[in-house]
Amino acid sequence: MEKSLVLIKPDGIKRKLVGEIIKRYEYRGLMIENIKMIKPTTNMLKQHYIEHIDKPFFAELVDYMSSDFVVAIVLSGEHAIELVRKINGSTNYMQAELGSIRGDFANSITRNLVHGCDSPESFKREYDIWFG
Ligand code: YYY
Ligand code: MG
Repeated sequence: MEKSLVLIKPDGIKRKLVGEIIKRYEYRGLMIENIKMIKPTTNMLKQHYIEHIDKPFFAELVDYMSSDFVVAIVLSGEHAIELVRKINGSTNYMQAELGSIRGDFANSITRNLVHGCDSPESFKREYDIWFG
């Protein structure tokens, strides 16, 4: 069994899509191991998105993500990391497959509803940030 770290971003909560989003993970067989709502600090987000620190969108991303509460979730299941990212869909909403969360609901690259970790190493790092 693998674990994945998911965030439902502030737009997911504002648009009342939390239930819809969690349902999609559960329907594909993933189990909720832990879940909480949290208003992240800028510092948490700088650590979370450290790989993007030099990107032009970094400041806007941190501003947006720290603007309100997010839902942090640990999911478990076989191939949980890859499966979550497939359920989430491509980063850019224009390329996101129909049937994925972003493909069905996102209308902005920054406000793209969900985050999923991309490797077992990033799971460990992100778990410590959100649940440590
Ligand atoms: O892992 P994932 O969320 O699909 O994408 P990343 O390439 O790791 O980017 C993280 C986050 O940054 C993305 O979900 C939205 C935001 N972002 C952005 O605002 N503008 C871009 N051109 C690329 C990414
Ligand atoms: Mg990423």
